[in-house]
Amino acid sequence: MSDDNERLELHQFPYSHYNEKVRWALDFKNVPHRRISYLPGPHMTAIRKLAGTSATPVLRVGGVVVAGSAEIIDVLEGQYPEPPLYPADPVQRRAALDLQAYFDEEVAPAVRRALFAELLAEPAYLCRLFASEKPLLTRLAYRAMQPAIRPVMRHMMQIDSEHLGTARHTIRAALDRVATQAGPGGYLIGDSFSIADLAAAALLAPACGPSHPDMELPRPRPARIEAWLAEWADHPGTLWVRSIYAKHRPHRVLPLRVAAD
Ligand SMILES: N[C@@H](CCC(=O)N[C@@H](CS)C(=O)NCC(=O)O)C(=O)O
Repeated sequence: MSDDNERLELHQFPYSHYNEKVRWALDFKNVPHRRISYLPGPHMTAIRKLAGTSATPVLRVGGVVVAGSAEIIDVLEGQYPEPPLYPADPVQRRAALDLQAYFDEEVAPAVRRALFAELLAEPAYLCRLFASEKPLLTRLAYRAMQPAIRPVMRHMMQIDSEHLGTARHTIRAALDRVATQAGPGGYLIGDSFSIADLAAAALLAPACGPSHPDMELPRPRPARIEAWLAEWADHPGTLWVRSIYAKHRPHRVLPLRVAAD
C-alpha cells in the first residue's frame, strides 16, 4: 500500500448513485480508501470549502482534491490502471465515455428526482438512509431540520409535476436502452466490463434495488418506497443492472466511515 492509498479519502453521501460510481471504481480497482459521509443539506459548507463546489463525490489524495464522478474515475484510471475500466480500443473507449456522459447528465438527475419525490414524503426514512451512522443528537437534529431542508431539495432537484413526468420517461428509456444495447456477453460496449456498464448500473441502481450493501435500500421500507421499486422491478433493464452488480460489484467489508458533521 502506498502512502497515497493510505491518505485517499472519498467525501460522499451514503446511497447516492453518483457517489456509488466512485465507490465501485475504488472497490473494483481494490484501492484502499476512507469514506467520509455527510448529511445532504448541512454538507454544503464543508464540501464547498474542500472542493469549491457543493456536489459530492469529492476525492482527496494527499493535497490534491478532485470533484465529479467522471473526473475522479479518470484520475483513478490513470493512477490504478489495473483492472481497467476504459476499453483499450480508442473507438470503444470514446463510445464508453459518451455513454457514461449520457447516464451522468440525463439519466442520473431523473432517477434522483423521481426517488427523492418519494423520499421527501418519508422524512424518517430519509434520515435513516443518510444519518444512521451519526450520533443520536445529530440524527435528532437532522430529523428536526427536514421541514426546512425539504423545499431547498425540491428546488435543487427540480421536483415538480412537469419535471417528474419527464423523469419517469427518461428512466424507462434508459432501462430500455441497457436491455437492448447489452451484447451477447452482457456488456454495453465490446465484450468486457467497462466504465459504460459501471456508470449505467450505478446510476440506475436506486430504481433497480441491486443486492449490495452500499445501494440496497434498508428494510423495513415505507409502502411508497416499495411501490417505487415495484414500478421498475420486472423491466429487463432492471434485471441487467442486478446481473452487472452480481458479476462485477465487489462485495467486501465496508471501509471505515468517519462522521463529518
Ligand atoms: N456530475 C456530478 C454530479 C454530482 C451530484 O449531483 N452530486 C449530488 C449527489 S446525488 C450532490 O452532492 N448534490 C448536492 C449539492 O450539489 O450540493 C458527478 O458526476 O459527480
